[in-house]
Amino acid sequence: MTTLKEKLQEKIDSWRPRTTRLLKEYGDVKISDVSITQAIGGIRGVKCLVTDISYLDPYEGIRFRGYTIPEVLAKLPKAAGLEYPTVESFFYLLLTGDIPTEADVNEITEEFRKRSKVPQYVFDVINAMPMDTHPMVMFSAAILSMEKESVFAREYKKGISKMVYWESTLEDALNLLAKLPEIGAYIYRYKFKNNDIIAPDPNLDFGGNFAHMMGVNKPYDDLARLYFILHSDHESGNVSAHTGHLVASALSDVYYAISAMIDGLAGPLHGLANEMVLRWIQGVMDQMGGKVPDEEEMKKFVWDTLNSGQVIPGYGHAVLRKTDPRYAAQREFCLKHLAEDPIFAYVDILYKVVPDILREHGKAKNPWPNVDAQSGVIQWHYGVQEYDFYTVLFGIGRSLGVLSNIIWDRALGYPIERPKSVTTTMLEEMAGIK
Ligand code: CMX
Repeated sequence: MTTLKEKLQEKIDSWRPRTTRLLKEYGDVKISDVSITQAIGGIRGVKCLVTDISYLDPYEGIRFRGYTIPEVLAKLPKAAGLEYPTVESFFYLLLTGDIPTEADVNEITEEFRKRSKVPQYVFDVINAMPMDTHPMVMFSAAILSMEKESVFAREYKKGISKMVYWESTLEDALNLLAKLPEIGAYIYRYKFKNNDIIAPDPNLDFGGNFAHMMGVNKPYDDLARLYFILHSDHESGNVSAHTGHLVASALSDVYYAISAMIDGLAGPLHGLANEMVLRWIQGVMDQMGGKVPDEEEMKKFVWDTLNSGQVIPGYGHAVLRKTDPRYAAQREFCLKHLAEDPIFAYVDILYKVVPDILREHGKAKNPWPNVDAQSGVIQWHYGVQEYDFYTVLFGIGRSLGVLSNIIWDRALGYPIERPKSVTTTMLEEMAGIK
């Protein structure tokens, strides 16, 4: 790992003085004010986190290390015959900010390969759970069970300097990431395919090996690469990224942090929305007897859901104010590979009717689809129809971004996170009510 580590050391050395200077000379510069609405309302819009891995503009959508999704997909190297870049090349970009050379990609690929063996006890932990356990619980527990492998925790006990925390964290991150495709695919095959497990193929890349272990044919490998890239990071304030950062800020190692990140992702307002979308569409399909509804019929289903006090899953966003470019990238994939699929027809009609309805409904600040509106539909098309599983895919992807963030948090010496609370009475006093 010499080259990657040296490269990171170089980047970290040049970044540290920037953070130090901002703190020492400009620490009092205000970047946000906090209103009562924001304090009660989930801290929306309060600028109080720093990350250089990705940035989310409300109208443009996500940029990874300064690159939009189409730029990432165009610029990163692809293996011969593949439509999408490898996860390995993308992880290099997230970590270093640079587009990797072929040698850089080979190095990460080799690192993952060396570290990919999943200990038997992880499978034993999964097998010990009742079969009706949610896949996200299995995934979170499997990750947490490996905590005893943490190099950072071991080194920390020895009493290492804060300046080198990032090095053992990088070791942990690579060790963990390398195992996630096999753990994810194992959960799928164990729970949904009669425990008919497919052994990994060490000659395949991250996405290719995942598709192979899932037992799904091409182009599912390219879809896996696209998925993991699209779901990797969405700056630091969303529940999963923030949870990972928060837990790691206590210097809990990445096994604790990523397991907690998975737990946050499992909420229906966050990553579980991809499962909820499919559940919702299936409900409509059942009522329609399998027929694709026309726009008027679909409008009725959408209104019925809203009038019963439920949200339309896959629509709305806390930051975005336009169609999520992660949705757009998946739509492009659909138009190329599954334009004729009846469930895609559902998604397409929803895209036509939901934004206007949400505007008329008048509550959601963003009536446009988010990343989850379409992701399950593509899985369904390729035979992965057990929608409980979909958020695990999100979790594998999200780990790429959160782990990159945690490595940099450690490198830049970010402290333990500790915002301040006030009481309702204090708010009333500040508002001049009392
Ligand atoms: N359907 C119906 N109502 C919606 C809505 C939707 N898709 N999106 C927002 N609203 C409602 C909210 O529930 C809220 O209602 P109340 O005032 O009664 O509480 C109101 O509109 C204002 O919400 P907002 O400020 O626009 O949105 P938030 O920042 O509070 O929440 C989100 C954002 C994503 C949780 C919300 O849009 C939602 O629940 N969407 C559906 C679930 C979903 O798709 N989640 C996945 C998001 C992407 C991800 O993280 O994976």
